[in-house]
Amino acid sequence: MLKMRLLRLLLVLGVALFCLQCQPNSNGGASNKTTTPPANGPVPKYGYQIVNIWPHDSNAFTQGLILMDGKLLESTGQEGFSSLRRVDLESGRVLKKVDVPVPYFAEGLTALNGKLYQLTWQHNIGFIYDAQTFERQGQFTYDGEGWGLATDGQSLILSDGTNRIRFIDPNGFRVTRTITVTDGSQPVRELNELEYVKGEIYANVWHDNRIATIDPQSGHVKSWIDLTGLMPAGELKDEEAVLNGIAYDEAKDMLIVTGKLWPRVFEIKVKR
Ligand SMILES: [Ca+2]
Repeated sequence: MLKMRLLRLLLVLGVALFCLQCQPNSNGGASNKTTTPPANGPVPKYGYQIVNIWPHDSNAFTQGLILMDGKLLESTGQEGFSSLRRVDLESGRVLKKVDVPVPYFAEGLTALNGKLYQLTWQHNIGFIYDAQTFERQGQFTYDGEGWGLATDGQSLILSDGTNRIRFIDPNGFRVTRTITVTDGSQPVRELNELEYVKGEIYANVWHDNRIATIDPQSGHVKSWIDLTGLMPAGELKDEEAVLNGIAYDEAKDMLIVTGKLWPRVFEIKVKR
């Protein structure tokens, strides 16, 4: 009899405990401590593994970098030294180059539907080229500064040195939406060269050895890729020779990075 009472008591306690676990939490959902990620937790930090190292023109002040048909396309900055280039990836040889005239300081670069779009830093003007011949086909304007440029296949994605990223319709150059980039609650400013990689925006941050990977809808930083040590600081003579330049070949799943005035480009894999 005592055994039966004890069994009943245990059963009642068990049911009560089960019901407590089923109570909706303050968000109205079922509480489950084992699968709910912590709110506002730190974003993951990843490292890198070098796959290949190739030469890069150490006079190229890299401001835009993409991969197209196995070649690097590069936009270089500084007034009087700005250019658009096609570069052989493995030898670093410049295969084709057009100069961007004074007073323009060339910045971000992307390719969309057979055209290249190149920003300028403070002249509120971008240049449009034929992606094969580099023949200039037109220009467009935007408010504020031009830093990095990328595309998701639909929009031009533009950074301007703040923590804003604008999505621009390439037909008419209207801003269709803007995201603000945050790491937790902190704004991430000075977003520089960009690349769209597997549904995320990868962004260099000026004078930072880390790449931010950004959710293109929310602007939240999803992870940091720390590239510290990739290019030994002792080999770089200019304090502006910072990490800047991300290119991605989707078909080959190849990720290339470099920096301004860096003598090398690196193919890397992200170590998660
Ligand atoms: Ca890029």
